[in-house]
Amino acid sequence: MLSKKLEKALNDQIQIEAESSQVYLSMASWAEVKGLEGIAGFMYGHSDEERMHMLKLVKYVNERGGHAKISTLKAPKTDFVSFQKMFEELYQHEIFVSNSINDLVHVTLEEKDYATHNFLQWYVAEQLEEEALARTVLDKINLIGNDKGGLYLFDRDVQQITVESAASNTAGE
Ligand code: OFO
Repeated sequence: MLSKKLEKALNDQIQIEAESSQVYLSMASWAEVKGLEGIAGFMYGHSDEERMHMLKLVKYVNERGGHAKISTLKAPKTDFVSFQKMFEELYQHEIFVSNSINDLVHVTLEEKDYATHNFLQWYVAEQLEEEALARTVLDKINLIGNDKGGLYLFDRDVQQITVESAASNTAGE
């Protein structure tokens, strides 16, 4: 049985994952409207992944005798100065999510809930991957600068990054 404190902390994380899904969905829609199909595909795919992160937590809380509460979500930003800035915001967002997972893991230790501690290791590993992915993308963007041909190739390549990360996620499960 989850302690009340841990149940509340897990519910907070459920909200953060749901908001992450909305953040990526909003980025996907912005990119699609700008004609950046590859980037849009990357963001749509990532939005689905975030929903999966959220669902996994919902199921876990309910299985452990808690109640996963579905709450209202903060509206994501809908406009971005440029795709470069959008990816920088994505990276900062993932750092924020990693910090919140770390805080959650800390609560499991305080509450001596080793089952939840173990369950959350998947999220710890996932955050490492997500931060690495975001950094890889930012490195590529820095290489392009303002070159239009580079942007064309990036928009094409970023879909490969989606496919690769999806493949390694599946292999890791
Ligand atoms: Fe759920 O990992 Fe990104 O935010």
